[in-house]
Amino acid sequence: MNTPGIAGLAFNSPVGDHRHNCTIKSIETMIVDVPTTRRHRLSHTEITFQSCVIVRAALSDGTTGYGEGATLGGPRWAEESVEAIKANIDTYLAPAILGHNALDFEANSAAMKRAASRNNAARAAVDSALFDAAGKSLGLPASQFLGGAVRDRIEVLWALASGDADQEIEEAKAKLAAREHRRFKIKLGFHAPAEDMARLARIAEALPGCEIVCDVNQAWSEATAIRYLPRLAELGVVLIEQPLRPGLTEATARIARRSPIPIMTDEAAFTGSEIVANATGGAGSVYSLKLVKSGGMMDLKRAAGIAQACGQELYGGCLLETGIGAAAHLAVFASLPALEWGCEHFGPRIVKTDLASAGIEFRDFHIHCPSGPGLGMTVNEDALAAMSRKG
Ligand code: MUC
Ligand code: MG
Repeated sequence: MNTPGIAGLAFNSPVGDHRHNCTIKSIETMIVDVPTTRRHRLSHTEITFQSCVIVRAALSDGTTGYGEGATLGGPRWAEESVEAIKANIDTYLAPAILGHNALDFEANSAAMKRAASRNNAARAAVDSALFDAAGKSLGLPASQFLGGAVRDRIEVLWALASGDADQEIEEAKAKLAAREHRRFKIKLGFHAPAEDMARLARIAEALPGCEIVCDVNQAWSEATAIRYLPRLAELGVVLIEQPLRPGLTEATARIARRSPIPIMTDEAAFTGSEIVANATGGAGSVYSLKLVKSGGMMDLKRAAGIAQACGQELYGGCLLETGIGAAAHLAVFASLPALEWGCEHFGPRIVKTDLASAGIEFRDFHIHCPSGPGLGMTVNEDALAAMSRKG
């Protein structure tokens, strides 16, 4: 009997097909606005709440799974807005997979790629909801579908991004004292470079022995980067993230050649070919992994393999996801053979109320990888209902 697959991907069910079948019965989407505990600034935007799209996938055996489509400051960090994510899931992505087996991850991902090009956050939200539901259906952690976990916790960095050095120093010291974070990412680029350096110097001086990463979010020119590189090195910065705009591969490579500090690629490489071009162009030696760039769980793991094949070290990136999106990333990050730079999934702690009520744990400067079925977190349904946009 032919099992109806995707056009061209149909395959025969072998005699005694033992594949577990849990059909995708419904895909619901909710736009959610989650207030943050403070203003969070990047070079090109600032937020006081995180807007995301939460996907609820229901399967034929009664299980439901959740996924998160992240944005940062509207369609600013990437091109997708929550309004577009919801519309494209409802109109194009969900119809492409309804009625399919939730466990056919590659076929479902291929179907979604046929239905919508790019739309990475939207596809990742649906894909991670399917991993959550399928894992719950089988009683397996999602990492099991990705080769199995090789780590149960990951050192987790905290981002200082209010722009007020006094507040940032106080916040960092509190995170240190609570043994939650001892590595910090400082957001640069919203002040003039000289002002940024003064702020950075005060923070570095106040946090002796703490590793500091700087994320410029594309704000500098090559000339500015050349001028301020020596100061970043003096201040002991260990990693510089995305100093120039995407596409400036040669200019970034010139900076990398002069820099004693490794450059991390974030916005400049979403696709595998962009990872390869950026790495082989010498524009960076660390790659920041994110579902919003890779578009799905298997594709996120593939991106890690591609980056590694180009000699890149790996950093577990985020887009300030709540515990739902964090758990999806952690399912992949737990299964990676290497993750040299740890991760930055502080999102569940910068939102006033996390959308996951259990499963996400910060302890001893690490975030602990959920080990329960699916994504291993429990959704806070009351919070989800309360913060979902109505109508
Ligand atoms: C980015 O550019 O890294 C991740 C952490 C943060 O503060 O901003 C995001 C996006
Ligand atoms: Mg970044």
